[in-house]
Amino acid sequence: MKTLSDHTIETPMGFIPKGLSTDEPAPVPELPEDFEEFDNFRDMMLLYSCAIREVNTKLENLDAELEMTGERNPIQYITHRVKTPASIMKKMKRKGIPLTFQNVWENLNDVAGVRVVCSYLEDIYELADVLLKQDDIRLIRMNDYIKNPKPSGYRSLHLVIETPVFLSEQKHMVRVEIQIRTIAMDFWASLEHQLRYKTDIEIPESIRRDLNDIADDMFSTDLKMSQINRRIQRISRVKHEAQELARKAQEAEKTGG
Ligand code: 0O2
Repeated sequence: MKTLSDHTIETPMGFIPKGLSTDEPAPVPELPEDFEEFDNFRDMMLLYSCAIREVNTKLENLDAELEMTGERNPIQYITHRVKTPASIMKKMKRKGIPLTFQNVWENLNDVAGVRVVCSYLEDIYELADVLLKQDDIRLIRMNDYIKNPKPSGYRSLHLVIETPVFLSEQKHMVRVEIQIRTIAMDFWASLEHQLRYKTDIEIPESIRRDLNDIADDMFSTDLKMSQINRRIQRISRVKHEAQELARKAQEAEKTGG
């Protein structure tokens, strides 16, 4: 699996491309020290950061297994982030919920975020399926913005899950939002997000329509790439079956059978 650990460019939505490995925890964002609930918040952020590591390890293991059994890596790369305090405050304000650590814990699903970029459309569902079969993962919510794209054209499969985090004293069930998408979907979402956040103007309707059209084009490219992938897999299977038959025929000839 490729990672982006050598890159430090900041990506849209605050995701810092970083190859996740179990020895590289998600950074715990800094909080102002005069904040009343500083200790609670700091502990909570640690839990989110640990949860990201747990999810990442699961994904890396699945990718390795699927590579071995299916001779391919469904995952191109994984990025992650713990929402910054500023972004948490903004979202709580938008939702009209007072900013307490308890409220954040109960109301925000995406403080811990993992984004998985897959090669093909079918990889998205295969990966989600095998991940959700794990008995310590609890699915809280699934939004399929691939089958039902957002009005902007945004496509991704969103899973909000709970995963256990074991600390010295206690086990905590921690929520993580996992966004799974193809390279094409990620390309679109990253640039669209950048375009929206870079400017303080209201994006005109004509540009929205163009962006939407591009999202549709990207999706039809995804469909075509999937088709090509399936065709190649079929040809490869037929070739291997023919080779196997030829080998068996040769063996039978040698043994006179
Ligand atoms: P960021 O910076 O990614 O953290 P929720 O309150 O979270 O349960 P919400 O916010 O409606 O409900 O969740 P939704 O719509 O399922 O997922 C929101 C996230 O999806 C966004 O995060 C984006 O990462 C992504 N997203 C959704 N729509 C779009 C879109 O039109 N364009 C792009 N580029 N990304 C989108 P946040 O919270 O915006 O921020």
